[in-house]
Amino acid sequence: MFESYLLSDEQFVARLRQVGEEHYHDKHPYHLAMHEGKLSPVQLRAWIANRFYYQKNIPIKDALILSKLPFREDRREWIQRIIDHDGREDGDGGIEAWIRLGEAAGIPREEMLNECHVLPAVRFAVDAYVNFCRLEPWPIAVASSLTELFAPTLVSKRIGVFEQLYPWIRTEGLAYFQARLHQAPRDADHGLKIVLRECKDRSEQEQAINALRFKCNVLWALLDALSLAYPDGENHL
Ligand code: AHQ
Repeated sequence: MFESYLLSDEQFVARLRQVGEEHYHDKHPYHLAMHEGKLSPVQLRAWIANRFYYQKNIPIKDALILSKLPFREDRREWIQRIIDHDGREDGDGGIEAWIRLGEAAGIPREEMLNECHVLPAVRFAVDAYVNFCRLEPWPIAVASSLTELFAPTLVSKRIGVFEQLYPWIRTEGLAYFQARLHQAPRDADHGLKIVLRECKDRSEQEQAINALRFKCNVLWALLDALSLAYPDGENHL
């Protein structure tokens, strides 16, 4: 059991950042292997095709959260997340950019869209995230998006790793990650502002910290599934 006093904003942010320090998926062996150039084309294509199931569900979970935000000022900012991924027209947005990442790595568009490579545990982890956002109180659902506090460091590292260690991936495929470098910090700032403003007692603060821990587990489980299915670059399934 924890103390009942309210954490100061500084203490609360420090606890949130500590969750990332300990559990964010930048420390997962699959990412560590990726960053050392050790992933085979099979393993990297599998990561791209499975992460697509996560990416295509982001605007769905964001729309579920949007539907619960009571203040129009928050909705005005939050709706941008959906547009960032869905785009405003064909050929636009992060989901399209991720499909192009797949094509740049040699995965046909059809195989990205038909989810033929998506592993059962990846589907379950992502669906758990969407349902968390559907069912939890909106400040807690917002808190689960705060893994984006840690994303820019990882994504900027990933861009360099892909360019230097996986030159067989055509560089136009990296456009998605470039866009995240300014979208993620903007989103993290807005999400953090909401969480600090809305978590009014220690119990709600601890629920927000647990929501971030849950989301780290979602991202970690996705990579666990890939590690099991692609242990040494060949698909043993
Ligand atoms: O590309 C990512 C993205 O659009 C999002 C949305 C955000 C959320 O609302 O949960 N999380 C997230 C993340 C993206 N990329 C991941 C990566 O490793 O490339 C990181 C992930 C995150 O840290 O939450």
